[in-house]
Amino acid sequence: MIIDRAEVIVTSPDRNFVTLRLTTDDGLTGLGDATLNGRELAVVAYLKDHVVPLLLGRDAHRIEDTWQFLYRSAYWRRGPVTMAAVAAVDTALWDIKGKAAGMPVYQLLGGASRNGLLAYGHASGKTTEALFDSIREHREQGYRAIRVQTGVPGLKSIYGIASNATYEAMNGVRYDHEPAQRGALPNEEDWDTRSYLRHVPTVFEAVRNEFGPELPLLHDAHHRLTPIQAAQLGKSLEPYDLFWLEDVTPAENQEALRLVRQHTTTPLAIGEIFNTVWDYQQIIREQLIDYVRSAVTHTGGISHLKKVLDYAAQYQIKSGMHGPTDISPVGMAAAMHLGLSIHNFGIQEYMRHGARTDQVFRQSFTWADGYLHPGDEPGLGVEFDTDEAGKYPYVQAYLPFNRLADGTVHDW
Ligand code: KDG
Ligand code: MG
Repeated sequence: MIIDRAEVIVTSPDRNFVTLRLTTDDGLTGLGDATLNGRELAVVAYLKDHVVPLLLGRDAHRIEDTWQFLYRSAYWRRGPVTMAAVAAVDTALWDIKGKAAGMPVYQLLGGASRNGLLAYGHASGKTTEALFDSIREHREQGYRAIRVQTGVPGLKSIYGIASNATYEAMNGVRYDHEPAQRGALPNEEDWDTRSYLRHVPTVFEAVRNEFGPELPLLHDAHHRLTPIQAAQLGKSLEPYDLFWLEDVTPAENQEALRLVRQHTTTPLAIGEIFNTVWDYQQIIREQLIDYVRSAVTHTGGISHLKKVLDYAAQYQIKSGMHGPTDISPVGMAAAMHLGLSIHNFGIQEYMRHGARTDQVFRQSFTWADGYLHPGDEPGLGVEFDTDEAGKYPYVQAYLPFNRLADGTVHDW
């Protein structure tokens, strides 16, 4: 089983995706997701110029050896571009191994540890009424756990709220989280921490009053707070019993979470922008978090994220893999196979992709009664339609950024 073809394909059906397709000499194909929102072409160049030439002629069965070779032989380790490229190769090789074995990938990872994956969706609204409608819609779609994001009085736009531009671009399909805007420059948004900290607890109080105590609720602070502000938020949300509070502080400083932890029992999730086990070393060992947010796509693939999650399991820390629309259907399938197999699965983020995306990536996962299942097709269970993909060339798109009232750039 020798890798004799490696293609890097960029397509933009509803948004940009980067896909690696490996083909072996005996005709098996494997897919990997290499999408890095807003920096897609950097991963394309890394793969095309520096990885593809090294893959041709290698034994497709040697997943771990290939991972170590790509990681160590580059000398320049870690980082989102490198780790997304390595992830795509790793995921594609698992797909091939599954097809060679005639088994879904989760069987190769030890088999199913549960019947399905509890998933959460994104409800949002500029106002409380709009938010309530969005929560109701999500419950009608079957979601049993819901992330809640709202507008903040005085702020024009805010992370997590469906924008009108995206709504129109999606032909009226609601996209609750698609912040990357097509265009030559990133959009500027505004931010005020004090207004946010005052407003958020009132929203959760209203949601609990309306929907009762049982519904698992999540919230994402998107790296915007200092440690003491994060501690304050965690404390003020304690009465509303969150499933988790996500990314309270910027991810670079692992120690920040010590201070947050000292002050609040609200469960904490972090790591969607982490890319190796070393980013988690301290926060797992010191039990400063409850959920690992990394995606297969950005964390070196199935092989490496499994190592992170096995390490986390020793401390009763669970998975909460990143699953916004910028994780392609291939990356989502990989997450589902991994999530189904590990013991310490917690919850899976799940947003529906657009209809055009579903045409490009034919998927075999199921969604029923609030649970995902990757299906039982050999490999990952995703087929890539090259002709469909060819209809949608890359479109420049960037994530927004924040400025404070005085013009200072702030974390987005
Ligand atoms: O590309 C950035 C998005 O993936 C990110 O903003 C989504 O925070 C996010 C989430 O929790 O899904
Ligand atoms: Mg997040």
